Amino acid sequence: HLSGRVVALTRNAVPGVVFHDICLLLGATGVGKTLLMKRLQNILRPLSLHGLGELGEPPSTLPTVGTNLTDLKLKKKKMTLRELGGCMGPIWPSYFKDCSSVIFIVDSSNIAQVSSSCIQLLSVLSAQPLHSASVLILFNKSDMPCTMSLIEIKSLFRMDDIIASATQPITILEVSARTGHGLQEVLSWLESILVK
Ligand SMILES: Nc1nc2c(ncn2[C@@H]2O[C@H](COP(=O)(O)OP(=O)(O)OP(=O)(O)O)[C@@H](O)[C@H]2O)c(=O)[nH]1
Ligand SMILES: [Mg+2]
Repeated sequence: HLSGRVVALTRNAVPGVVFHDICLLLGATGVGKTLLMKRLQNILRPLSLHGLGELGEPPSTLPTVGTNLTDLKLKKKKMTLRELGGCMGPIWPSYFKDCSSVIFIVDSSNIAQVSSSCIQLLSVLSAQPLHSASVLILFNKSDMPCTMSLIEIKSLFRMDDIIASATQPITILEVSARTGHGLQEVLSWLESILVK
């Protein structure tokens, strides 16, 4: 939290300098936020030997207690991803005012978590500071054998109703932070919101 304040203060202290955007990474615990951040950073690393098809074994992650910041360089601009740990759900709203976009992640292999994720998503979308944020919803873990299809999970979420009543532009992607499936589209989405 302190580092967020420092960024905010520094931002105001240097007139004429364009600072980067902050994208919040939200979702229940264990959905794959930290792994996604590590994967995106890896793909963008200069001189990376990893093609998108061969990311290698996923690096290990621990549950995030607090927040986790990662800078991505996209089209020569900087975008900061700020993961808020799933266990911090009750205080997510205190971070809403400093960001321009949100990535909300769902674990589509975890049927027991669907209803609570849906309620969390609705409260994120109805939060006043986020009313015009760009929103990307990721259905993650598409590699798992027990994963629900996009059609199934969208209907469980009643996604058509959510999109129709939301004030934000919403994009939906099916991804796997483990295999890298769909991650190029995530980067394209991040680039598309930068140029706005
Ligand atoms: N099979 C599979 N496993 C995944 C995928 N994404 C993440 N995982 C695994 O899920 C577990 C939790 O991932 P994390 O990235 O730590 O989850 P998180 O959302 O950051 O969780 P919190 O920090 O507790 O909020 C790890 O063991 C990951 O390797 C995926 O796409 N497929
Ligand atoms: Mg985490």
